[in-house]
Amino acid sequence: MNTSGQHPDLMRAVAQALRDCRLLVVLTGAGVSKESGIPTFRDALDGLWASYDPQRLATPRGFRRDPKLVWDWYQHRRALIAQARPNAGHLAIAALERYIEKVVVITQNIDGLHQQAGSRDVIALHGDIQRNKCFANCQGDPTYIDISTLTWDEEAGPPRCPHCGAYVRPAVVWFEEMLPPAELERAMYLSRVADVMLVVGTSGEVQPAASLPFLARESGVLIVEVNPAITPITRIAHWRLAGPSAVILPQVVAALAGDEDRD
Ligand code: BV8
Repeated sequence: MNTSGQHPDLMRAVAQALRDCRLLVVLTGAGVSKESGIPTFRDALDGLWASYDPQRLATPRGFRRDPKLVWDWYQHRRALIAQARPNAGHLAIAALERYIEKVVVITQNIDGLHQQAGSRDVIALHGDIQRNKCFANCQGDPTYIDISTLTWDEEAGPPRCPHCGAYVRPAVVWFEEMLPPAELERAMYLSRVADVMLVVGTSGEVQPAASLPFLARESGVLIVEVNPAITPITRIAHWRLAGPSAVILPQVVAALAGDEDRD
């Protein structure tokens, strides 16, 4: 057993499957950013936020109910994310592009760490926490707003849209909101036509992202899950690499590189 507890034959089989692969899709969730110091949703959120339910804060109703609370929660998370750097797992996913013809990352995360790590094709299903938009999308959906050009009383809560006066909100997809159609459609298409899908650091709880591995499995795609825990996706995964992605994924790349060196 190697350090991650993976049987070497399993790691070699995964590496061989990746070497034979032309299109790899990597579906990621909050777990891949854990080693960058960003709490996942299923961890108890730290400090003040431990007593709030993200599914109540990350909704249009939650924002309407208390715009300042929700805005401050995102400002708190933006400050955390501003300190975060891509970890070895993000970097390994980007490194896979050296060995595989086409790699597309489909992420549920809003932290931008895959892009910072160098992944060149990232579908951000749930948006980008660093961007903001008009709550009324008054100039069309989305009406992005650059808050660096605005001044407002931060004690009072979110800034106002300079076009229509509605509140400004984070440009992320909240619960009960539709995902961006073009991104979702491309993610569903790629999940069907990929040779391999790596599913990394997601509890598989949130729809429609959680349905992508099932779509892939139905289409004959090889599913490899990387997660320290069992999830609803485990039962449809062909292989499961149990452990933290920042440990497992560099080992996958090393096995790929090792194959490369032997050729
Ligand atoms: C939609 C952005 C149509 C915001 C997020 C009732 C009413 C309304 C809707 C619903 C409903 N019932 C169901 C729904 C649909 C709902 C849903 O799925 N709810 C769930 C909770 C049941 N989905 C939606 O609402 C979606 N829209 O359906 O539109 C519609 C329209 C109107 C009405 C109905 C339907 C929108 C969903 C997007 C929400 N936005 N994020 C923000 O971040 O603030 S979701 C957010 O939570 C994340 O983006 C992510 O998707 C999810 C958290 O999941 P994970 O990423 O998997 O993270 P989690 O913490 O759960 O798990 C971490 C995993 O990592 C674990 O497995 C752990 O073992 C592992 N791990 C830990 N350490 C490591 C590790 N792995 C690797 N390495 C490690 N070191």
